[in-house]
Amino acid sequence: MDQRIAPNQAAHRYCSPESALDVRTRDRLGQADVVWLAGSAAQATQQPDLSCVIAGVRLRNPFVLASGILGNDAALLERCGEAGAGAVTSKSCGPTPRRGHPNPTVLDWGPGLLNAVGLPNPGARAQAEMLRSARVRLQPLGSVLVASIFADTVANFAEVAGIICEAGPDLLELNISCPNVAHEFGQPFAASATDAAAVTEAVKRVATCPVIVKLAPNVPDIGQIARAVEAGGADAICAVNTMPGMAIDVFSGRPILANRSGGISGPPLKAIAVRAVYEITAAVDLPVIGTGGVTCGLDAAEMIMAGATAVGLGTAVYYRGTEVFGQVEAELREFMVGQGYRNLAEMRGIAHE
Ligand code: RRO
Repeated sequence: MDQRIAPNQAAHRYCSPESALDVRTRDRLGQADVVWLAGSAAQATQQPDLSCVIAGVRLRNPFVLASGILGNDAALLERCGEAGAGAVTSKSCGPTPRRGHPNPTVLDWGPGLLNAVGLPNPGARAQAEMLRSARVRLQPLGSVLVASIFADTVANFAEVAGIICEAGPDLLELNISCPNVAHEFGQPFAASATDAAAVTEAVKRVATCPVIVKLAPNVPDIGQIARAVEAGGADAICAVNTMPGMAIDVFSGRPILANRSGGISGPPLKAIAVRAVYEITAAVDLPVIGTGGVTCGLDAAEMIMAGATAVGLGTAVYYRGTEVFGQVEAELREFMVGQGYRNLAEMRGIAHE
């Protein structure tokens, strides 16, 4: 069986377009209740408001292309805008050009993906050119541009931030959590509250747009890291990056990725990400872009109920194509109509109650 089928089937089961109610609600109710509830809720709430605000920047819908999907190209970012993305995030770029890791860099291991791409990027100056072009293409589409950056030191983070901000992105993402370069750069800044705060503070001194900090899932207390970046001046948090993992070919006895280990994404990451968003939003008041394993509208609702303000889509683009943006928006809208939610704020964080 094509391994990519399984998550798609799961997505369609839970997000059937003809259903005004999710299957779990249907299972709990009798058919007469379902018909009445679907009809009355749909009449009462025809058009829920899916817009949201991240650090003062309004998104037409909560769906954000996660960093590192689809390569690093203005036309590809534009395609996601055309497909309906509320915001798009560029691949993280550093101070100087990098080739990244040798192949194989990405593996579909069945339940999800494993990647160790190794931060390939053209360097900050060339990236700023690409971002200028992306900004011009995205503005008329109503899609927000998030520029993602990384660096090996606090000083270099601030230098890259200065160069990238000249391109005028709407938001700047600090990727302090790449799981695939520890042998070159040491442990990610996201593993230490002190380091995470130091990077945030340094970038905030030079940034000309709001700053999002992207956190790692594999820390003992993600709420503590969130509090540290909030104290450092972060305007928002993206949670989470991929989870370190490994796949071994049992016939050769060798790790499959050239980098040996990689980052797990897709459906296996969702419960980890939902819990991280829940912990972060219990700890700080910052808006959170909940990212990790969201494949359909109900996954997005779950992330928002955990406390997320917006929702990242990464591996979902691999499974469902760029059309996923319009599809998940329709699925979330349908769920909200069925359940009587008029806007995202009515759902946001209700799992904390
Ligand atoms: O390039 C990568 O290997 C990579 C990055 Br920068 C990241 O943040 N997360 C990830 O899973 N892969």
